[in-house]
Amino acid sequence: MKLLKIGISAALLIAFTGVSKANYLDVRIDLSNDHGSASGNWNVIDESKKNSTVTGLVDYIDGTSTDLSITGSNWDGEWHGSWHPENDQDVGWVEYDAGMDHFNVYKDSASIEVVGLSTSKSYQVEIVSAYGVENGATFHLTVDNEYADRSYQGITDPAALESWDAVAASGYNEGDSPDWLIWDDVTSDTGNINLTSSCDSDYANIKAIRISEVPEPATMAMLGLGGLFLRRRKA
Ligand SMILES: [Ca+2]
Ligand SMILES: [Ca+2]
Repeated sequence: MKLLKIGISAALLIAFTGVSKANYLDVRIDLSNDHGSASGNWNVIDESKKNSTVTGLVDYIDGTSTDLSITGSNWDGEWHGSWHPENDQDVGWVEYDAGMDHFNVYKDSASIEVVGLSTSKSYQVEIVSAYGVENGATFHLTVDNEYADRSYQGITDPAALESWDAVAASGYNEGDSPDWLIWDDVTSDTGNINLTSSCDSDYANIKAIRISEVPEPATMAMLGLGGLFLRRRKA
């Protein structure tokens, strides 16, 4: 019995160590640097590359180069302003300098193609769009033609997610609770996904993008088991 316990402990320790070393992909993209560049390992795309391919995006956590690249299409230009959370602080993962500026296109649709994702993994995709636009202007933001699952602040009404009124969700200009859209389970047979922003009545835009790997269920279960084991041992 004691040997078995030691065996299980060792197995869990190995599993635990293996898990803790894993770096789940976390890529953050700031469009553009019109109001400065987000710090740390953000990928800042300046206006000269708004409709180009940018390769070797780096991982936010450790700064290593990833297999991901992006290609923008149909963007007109860049702009800044209208990201005024209270005291200009960061909100969640969105740094102030990432939240302030964006690429835009007037009464049209523009996109970002992401290439290089694993075909066997699931990703969470988050897209931040401007809310300092004409009141009532709604965006249609999609990932591979799918609307978001929810917003950061907890909106789940499909109608609201399909016609995203960021002004209503976040408050106009001085709003202190910026909100954005989240797709929780994005997979791709090709390793490519397409992010689009369109707006009929004002500027379509994207301010910032985050693509993060969703840990596999087996790994999550292992983490849960490890946690359970550690708790029991402490007791
Ligand atoms: Ca920026
Ligand atoms: Ca930005």
